[in-house]
Amino acid sequence: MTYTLYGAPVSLYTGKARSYLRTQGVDFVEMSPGSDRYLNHIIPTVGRWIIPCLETPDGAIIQDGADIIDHFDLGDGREHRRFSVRPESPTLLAISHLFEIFGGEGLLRPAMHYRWNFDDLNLDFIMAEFALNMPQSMSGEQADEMFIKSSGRMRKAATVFGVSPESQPLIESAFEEWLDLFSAHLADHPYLLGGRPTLGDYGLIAAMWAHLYRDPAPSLLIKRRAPRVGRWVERMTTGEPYVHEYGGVEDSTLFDDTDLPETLLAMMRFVAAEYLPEITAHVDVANVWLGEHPEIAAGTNGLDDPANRSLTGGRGPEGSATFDWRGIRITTGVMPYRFWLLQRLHDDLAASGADDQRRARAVFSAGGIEPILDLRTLRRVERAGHLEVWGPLI
Ligand SMILES: N[C@@H](CCC(=O)N[C@@H](CS)C(=O)NCC(=O)O)C(=O)O
Repeated sequence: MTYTLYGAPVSLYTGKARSYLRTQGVDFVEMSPGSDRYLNHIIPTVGRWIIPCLETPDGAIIQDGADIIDHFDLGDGREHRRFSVRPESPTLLAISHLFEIFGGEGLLRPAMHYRWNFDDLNLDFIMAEFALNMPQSMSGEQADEMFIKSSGRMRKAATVFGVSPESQPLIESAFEEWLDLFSAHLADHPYLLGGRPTLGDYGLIAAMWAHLYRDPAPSLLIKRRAPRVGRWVERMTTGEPYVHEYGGVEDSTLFDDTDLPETLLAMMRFVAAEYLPEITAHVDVANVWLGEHPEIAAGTNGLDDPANRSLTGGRGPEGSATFDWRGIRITTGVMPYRFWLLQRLHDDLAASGADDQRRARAVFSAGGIEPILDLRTLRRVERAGHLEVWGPLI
């Protein structure tokens, strides 16, 4: 028996899980969310349509990219993976978590923009790709109709991430800056933290794979402007060594945390400019909302539809945060999942010794992103029954 990954080539978060499984040499097959097994077994078990889901050889179902990685990195799946993706150095681990959050959550603006605002180049491709997700019983025509309906919803969802006519030129210039910084880093290092992928690379591949490398419009941009980034994407999707430009020899050593390359610090400063105002505003909004809703029982998210992943179930202005971003004001939806990822950074760092914590702080300070170490929601986010729920009142 092997693992089964329920996901889609076109899906952002499936890309994270698939990249992990491939680079770690895990034996798995991928199945469509249109398959009978997904529709009749996975959805009823998980309680909603969501990908990726991983079914283990003994029939357990794991929903969520980070949990899928943890199953192999820390849990029962350990014997099936090649190496841990958690650096031993607490400073590197904290940086790795930072990029895991940024890649999956902070790059959603360019991901949504480059997918949904370039119909001339993208639309035929995306439509064909989405057909792969539809129930197998559907005809081609029905699949196209379904695409038109669901793509309307997804285009609208792009605005929840701050994509608007005003922000679009800035999204493009910021993404080009990101490509230049990442490309400069990759000139000497095959991965974010040196010679092997860590959590941060798997976070980054989420946005960088399906939306930003596979869709035609941004693919062209990456290939023209930052081919090295394209090769990192390809490296992240194979279990084979793919390091021609580094002498063809694999050296899996990670950086010395007392001597980090300036190119990495420059990428951290980019994360600070791009994402720190947003996550700070989200924590502030969540804390106001939590303060106003002490009645929410621990172990629930307090929503009429518990499957909804936004703070307030997508209703009312109190579910969004407005903040300054690159000289304009933008508004984005608040999602507790991000706080859960952030807690993982905080928890791992808090478990290290005082000297390590000081070193990590100094590095985050040099990267302009130290304040992220102190952002806390009034209640912790926990995961239960495949959902994000609030922990007890503290
Ligand atoms: N944090 C989750 C996010 C999963 C997620 O948002 N998946 C998208 C596809 S890439 C989805 O299933 N969306 C369905 C929906 O929101 O209705 C994970 O990593 O599993």
